[in-house]
Amino acid sequence: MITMDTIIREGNPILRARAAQLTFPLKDDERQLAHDLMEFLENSQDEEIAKKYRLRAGVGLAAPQVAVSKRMTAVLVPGEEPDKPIFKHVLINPTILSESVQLAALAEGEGCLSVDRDVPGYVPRHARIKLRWFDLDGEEHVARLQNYPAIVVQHEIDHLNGILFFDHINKDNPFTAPEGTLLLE
Ligand code: UDB
Ligand code: ZN
Repeated sequence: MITMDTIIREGNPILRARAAQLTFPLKDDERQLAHDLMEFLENSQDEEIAKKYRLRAGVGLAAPQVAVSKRMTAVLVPGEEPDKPIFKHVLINPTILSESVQLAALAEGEGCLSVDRDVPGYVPRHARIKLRWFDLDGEEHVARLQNYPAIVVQHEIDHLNGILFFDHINKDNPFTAPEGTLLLE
């Protein structure tokens, strides 16, 4: 089972590498990894399990964060009802097919399971994306995402490209974003 001890932290060069494409059929260890990444998110969002294992409640976890430099990430955006997530998928070889000109940023800024410090500031991202990915069976999927789920997916795809959220924060004025950037509460 993945715990906070499995997750590598900033400073580890794996987090700055471009991860490799996966090829189908996936190997057994790659299927296992997909399962483990999603299981971490589920566990981390379960109050009891999270408390027991001291997990931070996660909405996304990318393979490079557990030291596997491959283009795979799990995303679990919870909805209002516990068993009705807004977006729950393991994304293999995800690509953003198109993106809105409109930018959006979380008003509270971002954090990261691989970053153990607070880095304040807006992280401007595309408000809407058209996303393509493959599932474990190699089936292709396309979906349009907006606002929070779109931000989570962009944060995770950044990990596949060696980018960390604070790379996007304005160095001189952390809480400034390009004009017209939507702030999400
Ligand atoms: C997170 N969690 O998982 F709205 F159930 C962050 C951490 C770094 C604070 C753990 C988070 O935003 N939790 C959350 C939010 C909700 C509802 C809920 C849990 N990530 C994922 C990450 O580091 N992936 O690599 C950071 C997010 C910041 C913006 C998008 C991802
Ligand atoms: Zn992260």
